[in-house]
Amino acid sequence: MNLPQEAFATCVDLRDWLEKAEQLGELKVVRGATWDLEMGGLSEIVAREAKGTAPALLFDDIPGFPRGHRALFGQLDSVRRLALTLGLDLQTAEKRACARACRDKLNGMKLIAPRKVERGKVQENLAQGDDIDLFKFPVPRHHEQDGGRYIGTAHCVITQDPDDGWVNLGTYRCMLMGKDKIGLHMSPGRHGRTMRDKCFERGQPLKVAVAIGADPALFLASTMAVTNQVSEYEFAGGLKGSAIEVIEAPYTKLPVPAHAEIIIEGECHPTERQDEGPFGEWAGYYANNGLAPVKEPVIHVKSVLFRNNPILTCAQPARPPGYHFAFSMFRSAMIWDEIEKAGVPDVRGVWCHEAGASRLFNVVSIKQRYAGHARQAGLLASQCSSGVYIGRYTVVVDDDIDESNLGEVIWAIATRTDPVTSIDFARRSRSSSADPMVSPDHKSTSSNPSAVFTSKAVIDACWPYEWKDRAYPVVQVSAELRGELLAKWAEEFKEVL
Ligand SMILES: Cc1cc2nc3c(=O)[nH]c(=O)nc-3n(C[C@H](O)[C@H](O)[C@H](O)COP(=O)(O)O)c2cc1C
Ligand SMILES: [Mn+2]
Repeated sequence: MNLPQEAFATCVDLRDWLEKAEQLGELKVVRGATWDLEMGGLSEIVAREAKGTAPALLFDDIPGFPRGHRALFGQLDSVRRLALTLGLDLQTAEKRACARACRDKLNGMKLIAPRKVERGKVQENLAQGDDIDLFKFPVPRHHEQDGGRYIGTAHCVITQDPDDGWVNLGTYRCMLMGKDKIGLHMSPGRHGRTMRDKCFERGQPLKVAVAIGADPALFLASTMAVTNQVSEYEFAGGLKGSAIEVIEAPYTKLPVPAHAEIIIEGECHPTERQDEGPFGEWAGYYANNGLAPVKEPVIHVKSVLFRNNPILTCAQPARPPGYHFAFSMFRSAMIWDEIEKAGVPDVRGVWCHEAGASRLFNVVSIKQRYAGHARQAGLLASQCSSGVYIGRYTVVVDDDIDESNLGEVIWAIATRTDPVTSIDFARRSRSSSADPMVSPDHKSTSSNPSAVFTSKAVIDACWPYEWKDRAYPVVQVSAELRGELLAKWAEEFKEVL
């Protein structure tokens, strides 16, 4: 990577990051695509079908909008773009090495509190009252069956706990409902949702700010299961090794990222609900309520701050593997860190597979040290903070299996398990409104649609501990012979290998 290490952690804002991403050849500017289906559709096609690594796409000259009012898709979806965001020197595309580097970072990380500053770049423009018009931004409609345009998909929703005042940032989708109205979808158990429920139970409005185009490290933190009571500001500061700068938002007084592209703030009223969705979700389905909308709270926007030539950051969920890479890698590192901290030794790697939408099919590789080690690793990975959200299948494999290679994982399951004894189940575990295995009847007619559960399986695909030392030998050319053969026959096979 042709940048000095110091360059990474010092990305001061999204524009600085974009400049470096461009130098790395990780950014493509696209001119003339429309907000309605074109930007989203092209992003999905490029993510799925690019030869080699798909670049991030920066859309400009969007019809109906001034030149310079841009939209960015696929921001974090490559090893190098993630390395740039986290200040990691990831020279390899090998998934285990990347996840390990992220886990090392988490393991040694100190939280850094945000720093309040007087002025931020986002204050270049301020709209309040009748001047507010969210249609001035090129808000995309992503998919043909989506019920609206989504202004918040790669953003941070900032709320504060009414009891003890801690500030949370979470990525919860925001649908445009009018020139100064936004629908907000937060699943039960999300930190922002608990803050919302506490306010609404007391009959109070929820004050909320939405930051779009914030520091990419802050966006990443806001998508991950950072522990309760730990602000994602501190976590992102820790990731970067420097404090995130914040200003006080004019109406809500919430701390908001000083150098974001756009800040929208306002409040949701306790009893108001409007139709939200349908929206094509991360698991690859319209699973919230099929193609019918769901009633959600509405943010009444009181002020909008934005930079000159604002950049709208966007994430477009679709059928996996699609946009899942960054989330797979960082969630793998989070689970790895959590199970090690819970006492699981000799973890060789963790990978949350993209094909499982980075949440539904997760694999842990261990060097078995004692009887029960594999179950310990699997059960903890399946229920820890970062793995609990659906987390339907957790597979534990021996250390000769590359957990990120689906072919190897399937081979281990197929050859090293006895289904009746190798698979454990947990019933009535955490699910999601986006779970495609919760029936449509429940979602559309239940008196409590948020009472959703899934069962989970832990598949112990390690050789049985009691005879692992007599496990059948693997049929494979040894590393030594491989080296010799390749050296001797290089010329003959140069077109084949
Ligand atoms: C692109 C993207 C969109 C997401 N949209 C939502 C959403 O609409 N609602 C939701 O509850 N979680 C959503 N999530 C998941 C949350 O952002 C994630 O669980 C995060 O940990 C929430 O923050 P919290 O732990 O502080 O609640 C989304 C994640 C990503 C990556
Ligand atoms: Mn949180």
